[in-house]
Amino acid sequence: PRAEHGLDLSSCAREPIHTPGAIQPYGVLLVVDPSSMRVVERAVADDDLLAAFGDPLDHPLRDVLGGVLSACASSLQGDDLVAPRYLGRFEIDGHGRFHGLAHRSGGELIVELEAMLADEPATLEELYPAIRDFMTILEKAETVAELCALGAERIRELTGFDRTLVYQFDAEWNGAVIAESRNERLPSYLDLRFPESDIPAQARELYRRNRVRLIPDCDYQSVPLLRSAARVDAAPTDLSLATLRSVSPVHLRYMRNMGTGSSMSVSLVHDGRLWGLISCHHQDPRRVPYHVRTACEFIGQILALQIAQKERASMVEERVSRRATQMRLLGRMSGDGDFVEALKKDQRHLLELTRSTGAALVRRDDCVRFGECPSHAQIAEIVRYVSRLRENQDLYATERLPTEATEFRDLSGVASGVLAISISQLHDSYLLWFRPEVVRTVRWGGDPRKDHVGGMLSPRMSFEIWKETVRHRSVPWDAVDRDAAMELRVAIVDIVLRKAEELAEVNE
Ligand code: BLA
Repeated sequence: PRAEHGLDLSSCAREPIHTPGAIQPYGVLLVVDPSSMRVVERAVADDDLLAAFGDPLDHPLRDVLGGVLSACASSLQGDDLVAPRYLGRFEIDGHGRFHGLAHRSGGELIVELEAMLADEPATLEELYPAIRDFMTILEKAETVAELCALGAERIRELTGFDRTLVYQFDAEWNGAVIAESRNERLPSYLDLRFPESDIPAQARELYRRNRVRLIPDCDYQSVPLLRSAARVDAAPTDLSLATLRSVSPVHLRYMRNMGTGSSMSVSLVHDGRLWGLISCHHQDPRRVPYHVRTACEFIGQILALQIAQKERASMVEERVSRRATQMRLLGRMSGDGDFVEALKKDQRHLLELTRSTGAALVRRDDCVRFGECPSHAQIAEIVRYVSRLRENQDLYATERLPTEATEFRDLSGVASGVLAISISQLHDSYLLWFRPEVVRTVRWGGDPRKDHVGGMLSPRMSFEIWKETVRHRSVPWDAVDRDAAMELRVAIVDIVLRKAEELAEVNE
């Protein structure tokens, strides 16, 4: 239903957020040509800095801003700097202290000076105990949800945000809030869902590469990048890995609509995939110091690793349990002369194998049913449907048969979900499993169908809970279900059917 509100949300994904041509105002960004080591682009928020030291544009990096970077300028020249490197702390006379960062972007070098806060931790070592403890604490968590709750809590302790939450993507890149830590200043989003377009594809790709972003004030005045005359026609500079990158105006509006003055998010990446985000909000502007962000990045990495491990462990456990079911079933089938008789005697394991409530074995005109099933005629219809759709695939699965094809509208109660495996190359012979409808209430963080103003490219205005009742769907078939079905198929096709066909030949 989310996709049916008539807006072209796919255009969200076309905004080039990595080349905004501007920065957020909490520092200085210099683009340096590595061959001449001269500044070819700059964004300086503080006019006093420009007044005091002159415009850095076209000057050698070592000379600009009172020569603050002179000591490290030469060391940056030959370096590949694919990942941003921390250069240390720098003091500009009368203008405060800064963290220095440098990385390569295309052919250029990007040097950033981030203004330090008065009371920020001097070193990352100061934060080490919080990171170390976190590893110990995590050992007690038994589930992914518990891990995430501990992660949200620790990030809130470190940063002082009003609300920190763990946001998990699903297969369609919608997301759900699965853990939260907060005070009373911002509402709870726990258990709410948000559509794919809230964090569009290019943003997700960027967040996979650049693991932390900070928006200290959603009402900030962006500072444009100015470039030297020789570069006016060059492609816009890629700020993907820049800390100060100015963010999408659509997202800034989203934050205002949400009632959050500042945000930070930390990517949870495993196996190269963006699994989720730790998303943090404050009602007012709030700037998290550099070292604290680095600590949060570590926490995010530790959390992602632990999540991956838990997910793998429960997958292995589930596979082992299915394997045991399968062994029982195969034992019966090979012991019994007729495998159909064997399946009849062992219905329970046949259904358990794919966590189903019904199954049917269809060979040409013969149909044997197990458990809760559609009628013979309905099964025949499903077989025709599956044969048409499966396109030579041995397995076909759907969790929403009644909405996929209207002729199956009335089957929700027994066969919202169908998993079918073809067991003959020659005939329409199938083993099918069925799952009933499971009616779910999904709580979305706002109803986008009526909230987008005038079809414009804009975030929704309200985040009031909007309930959607999802019908005609079963629990989806996962990889373990599919693999279990395919393994049984191998057994039936390779062992039992061959034997049966041999027997048939002898009898003819
Ligand atoms: C970015 N959207 C984001 C980010 C988050 C969300 C976390 C990362 C930036 C940040 O840390 O603030 C969304 N935040 C959420 C969600 C929750 C949350 C879902 O806390 C749930 C609890 N957004 C829209 C629409 C568009 C859009 C309609 O709603 C597109 C037209 C775009 N969101 C959008 C863009 C970015 C973004 C472009 C990238 C911002 C950037 O990094 O420049």
